[in-house]
Amino acid sequence: MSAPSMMLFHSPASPFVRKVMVLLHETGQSERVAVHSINLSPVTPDADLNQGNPAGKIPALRLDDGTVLHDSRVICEYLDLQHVGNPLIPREGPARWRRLTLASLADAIMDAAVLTRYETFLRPTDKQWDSWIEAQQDKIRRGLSNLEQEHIAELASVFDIAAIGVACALGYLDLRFPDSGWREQQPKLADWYAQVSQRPSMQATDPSR
Ligand SMILES: N[C@@H](CCC(=O)N[C@@H](CS)C(=O)NCC(=O)O)C(=O)O
Repeated sequence: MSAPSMMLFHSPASPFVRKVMVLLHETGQSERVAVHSINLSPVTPDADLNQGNPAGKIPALRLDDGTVLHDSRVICEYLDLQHVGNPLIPREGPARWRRLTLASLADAIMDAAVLTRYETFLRPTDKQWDSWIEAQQDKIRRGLSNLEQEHIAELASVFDIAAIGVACALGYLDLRFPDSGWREQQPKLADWYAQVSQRPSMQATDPSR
């Protein structure tokens, strides 16, 4: 087995990082990437991470020639072009745009959840903005409701970039907002998630383990 040729800036709690890790597992590429764990928040940046990645967000993937790829969408696309199995991002046609749009919805749920976490966990209580938090929660509620009503069959059809994204978004809600009660409102999504959570890629990257 050759040494890893790439380095991933990583934190186990990040749902965006988890997307990349799940894709690596699903495509048999985990050994190609060395994981570099960092503690990061918007107010505690990491100087090494900022090199070649001015936004200073994770995930970022440093290639062996020093090139840095960011963000999770770009990294997933790059890695999906590097293996010989079935693509997890359709290469062309309507399926490509449909699955990427579904993946974008998953990213939007993650964004709203991560921003809510920052607002409620990092920001001093007396400076928190309740209407803004509520607006982020609305985005999550609308996203989950849309998945429940319109996308369960699509999600269940293949564990690709869209399904990975939704699974990582739900995993993050469970991690940071365990009392959100999303399962009661979205029982079909809950059943689907219970199944995909058993996949080795999801088990290996479960941040609560
Ligand atoms: N659109 C980005 C979002 C990445 C993101 O928000 N990552 C968070 C961690 S979950 C982060 O790096 N936060 C630090 C910051 O905002 O400075 C992606 O898909 O990679």
